[in-house]
Amino acid sequence: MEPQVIATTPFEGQRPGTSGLRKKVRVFQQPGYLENFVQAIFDTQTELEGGTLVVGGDGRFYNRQAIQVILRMAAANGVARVLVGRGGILSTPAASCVIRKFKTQGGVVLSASHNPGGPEEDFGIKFNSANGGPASESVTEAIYARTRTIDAYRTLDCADTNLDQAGIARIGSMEVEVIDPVADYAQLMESLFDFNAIHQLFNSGLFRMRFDAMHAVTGPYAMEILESRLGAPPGTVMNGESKEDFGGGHPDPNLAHAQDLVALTQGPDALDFGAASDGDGDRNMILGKNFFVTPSDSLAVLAANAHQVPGYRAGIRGVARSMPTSQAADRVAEALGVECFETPTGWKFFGNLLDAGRITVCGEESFGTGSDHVREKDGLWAVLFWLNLLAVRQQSVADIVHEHWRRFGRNYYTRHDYEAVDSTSAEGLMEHLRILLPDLPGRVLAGYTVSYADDFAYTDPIDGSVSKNQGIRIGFEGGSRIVFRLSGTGTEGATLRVYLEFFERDPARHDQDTQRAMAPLILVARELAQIEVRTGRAAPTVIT
Ligand code: VG1
Ligand code: CO
Repeated sequence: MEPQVIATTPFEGQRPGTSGLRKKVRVFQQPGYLENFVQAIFDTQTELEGGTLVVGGDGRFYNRQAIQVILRMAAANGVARVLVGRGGILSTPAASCVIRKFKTQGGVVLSASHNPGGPEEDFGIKFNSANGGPASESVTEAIYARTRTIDAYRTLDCADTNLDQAGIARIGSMEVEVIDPVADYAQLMESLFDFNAIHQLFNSGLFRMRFDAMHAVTGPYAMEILESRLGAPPGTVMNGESKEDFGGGHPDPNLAHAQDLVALTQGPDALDFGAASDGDGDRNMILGKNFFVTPSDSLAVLAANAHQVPGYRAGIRGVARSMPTSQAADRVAEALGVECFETPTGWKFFGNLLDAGRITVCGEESFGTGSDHVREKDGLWAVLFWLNLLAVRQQSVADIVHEHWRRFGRNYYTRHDYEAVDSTSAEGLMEHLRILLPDLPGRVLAGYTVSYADDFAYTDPIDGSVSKNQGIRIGFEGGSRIVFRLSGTGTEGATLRVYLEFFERDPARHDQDTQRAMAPLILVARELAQIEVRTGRAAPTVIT
């Protein structure tokens, strides 16, 4: 079978954002759009020729069609072998697991994560490198540069590959192995956590939980791990049937979008534990009885208690958090005497630190936690970690977190998102803040004294690469902070994220309502950035 060389012209705007290229499905459906981006991957990642590639996605609308395109192009570009999840399915952490386990040259992950799916909604594609992690900025920039000059792509004229049956097929001289999407990942989880202890917790009759798969990719993973292997009662996994449009919802595990689950953890008959994951399975939300664990606190609690879990028995080497994530983890690292890193938003910035063995756990405020077991954040991993802790500590979620606050203090935290605002206004708002920065240190705002104000830049401690303009940080004496950044994953206008944090040492003041306790700081942020005047929004779209 001879490869065909098809002439093409560049498309505007194929620069990957925080996590790959995300656009409306309609944009991806334009003839040549997906092909150009995929060819740019093959043109720049030359180790794929003669190598092995992992391909899979979160099962959203257009996943299957895109995979067929990628398989044909992989064959025409000389890839020797592709491992593809059955049904085209691989959660993001499972894709990372498979890339690492089989030492492949990389993978293509198809997902727009927590963004809605369907013909009018979002699709996405990203390249993961041989370490299993999202490609570094230098790689994504090279891919982007190639999309701007591309004039042809290579493909084969052949029938679709049957993705629904495990086994080996061929396209030209390329081998396609359809693999079980769950097995390798489930085995990895079993090697990290005390499945016996969790099994006993489920068997005790004293513990009730639900996992909300939000009709997204984790359905089959959670059924296999929680219900089949760990013996949780049938029905523990809710919304477990994966759907191309996620049942019409936002597969985003937060208080706003997982309301049914949240309701089950509240009131007199509340469950002991609730958890949810997102479209592609890398995010997690953790709930206890009448209790929400902020992702920033979750990272800190996991870091502080890692030694109680088999996979981390030897302790952790270091911790990293994205810049807007609360500083709760920093306090744990300090107490443990290990390094703590502050990185820009996006999992790709953790890769070098993990590869170099400088950190063991890392996380983001956006419901992302993970460790050196893969190179992506991992939703079910976090859920199993919490279950393992609950099983060995025999305490409630709320008790574990309260105990943590008593020891380390509490970092109150909230994020206010203003979605789909006008891009020019959003850029203007950020520019306005940048101009204010030099005058802020020393100023007192609502009783808080500014200790520093900057536009966050990061120098990677391993390879020395520099990433600038990663968000505006305003730090106050005593540890409070306000951070402003624009989202790099949205597909409509701009999304302004305002992150707020304040530190409270006194245990007598650890049970305040977050929004109320943070009201003065919230006001400072709104006024400083002139949010209402510049965006026309009197209130945020989503508060988490
Ligand atoms: C958001 C989150 C960021 C996360 C990214 C990808 O990015 O804030 O922490 O890494 O999504 O997560 P942004 O640029 O929109 O703030 V996922 O689960 O969408 O792959
Ligand atoms: Co995700």
